[in-house]
Amino acid sequence: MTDAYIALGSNLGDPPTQLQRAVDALSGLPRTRLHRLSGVYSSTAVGPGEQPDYLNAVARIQTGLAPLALLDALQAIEAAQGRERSVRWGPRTLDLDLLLYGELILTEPRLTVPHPRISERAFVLFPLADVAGTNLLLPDGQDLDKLVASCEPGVARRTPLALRLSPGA
Ligand code: ROI
Repeated sequence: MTDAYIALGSNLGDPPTQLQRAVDALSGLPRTRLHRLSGVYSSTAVGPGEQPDYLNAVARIQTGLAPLALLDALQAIEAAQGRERSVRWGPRTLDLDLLLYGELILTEPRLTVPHPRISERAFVLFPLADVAGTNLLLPDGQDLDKLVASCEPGVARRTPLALRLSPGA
């Protein structure tokens, strides 16, 4: 089993519901145990154009799925929740990104791990720090706590929302 971190994001179609449905779907993946969930953070959309604010969270799982099988499963969950891939960086009901998969470093046409933009995105760093525990070194050697500390205050705001681990997870 490998420890992996999944980023969840939504800014359409009732984001709190989208995130909870995604958590429930992650809990149901084969050979996978969802064992920690971050807080839920609100942030202004990063990217071109005007779009609603996002809610973001990170789930920490242990999985026996291979990286590409896990990616297929994440894309199937996005599709089931109505994700359309027409606009790059456009608004979305659900975005699931594989951030880290154990110590793996992988560059393939469909999948780059670690996710190449972790260190520049406060909306990923804050929830990742919630579930990673202390002293997580990103595979490129950057220190997560230092990256979080260097974020502009208020860019990712913790909300009172809480995602629920499904019973039996
Ligand atoms: N911006 C925020 N704040 N949160 C996201 O999850 C997010 N996801 C994206 C883009 C469009 C880059 N911007 C985002 O894919």
